[in-house]
Amino acid sequence: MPPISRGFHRRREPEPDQSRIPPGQYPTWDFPVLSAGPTPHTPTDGWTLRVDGAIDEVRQWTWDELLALPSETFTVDIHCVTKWTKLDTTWTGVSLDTLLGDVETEAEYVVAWCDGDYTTNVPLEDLLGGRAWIVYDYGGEPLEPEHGGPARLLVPHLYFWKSAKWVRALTLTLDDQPGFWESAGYHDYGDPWREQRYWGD
Ligand SMILES: Nc1nc2c(c(=O)[nH]1)N[C@H]1C(S)=C(S)[C@@H](COP(=O)(O)O)O[C@H]1N2
Ligand SMILES: [Mo]
Repeated sequence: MPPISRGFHRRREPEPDQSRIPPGQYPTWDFPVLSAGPTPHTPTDGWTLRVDGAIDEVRQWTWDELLALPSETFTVDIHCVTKWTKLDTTWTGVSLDTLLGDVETEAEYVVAWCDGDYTTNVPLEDLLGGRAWIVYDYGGEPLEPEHGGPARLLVPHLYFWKSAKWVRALTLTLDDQPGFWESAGYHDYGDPWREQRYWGD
């Protein structure tokens, strides 16, 4: 008789709080990488973040200037349109309230531009009020290139495609200009709680 196998015990994953999972989403504990093209590896030397468009004066920060701004470390849930939701992700970065605080503008929309030419559009209002950040640190470590390092936009209350990786510029616009996925049939706004995945949702 062979000895009784103890078998393998699967590491138990925490029970998700269902009230935090938007409709049609499922929880995941790993961190999938979703990129429309190759991962750029942009050195922070010479890196800048620019705010331009319909504003009084262009703003620009070098990497060191960005790091010198008041930062926040916060924990949020993220929701990808491909249906995974990741609860309790912890990031460090600078809020858009800090970056756009003294900007005077008539603009109502923003287009985020990235290394690799990805774009996404967000109403300006959605970047304010403590709801959006330029993040450079994930889980206490520098943000990995695959996840948007050196820095990405993070707008966790909208589907994750709005959180532009490798962000380099925010252009303020008077009218709404659909970005990469928004021009390809994805919803212009992308509220996961209203399940706004595609045009017409
Ligand atoms: N620059 C850029 N940002 C991007 C993307 C991209 O392809 N390029 N993909 C978007 C999509 S569809 C998602 S779901 C998330 C994925 O981020 P992750 O790879 O860190 O999970 O990044 C978003 N931001
Ligand atoms: Mo996505």
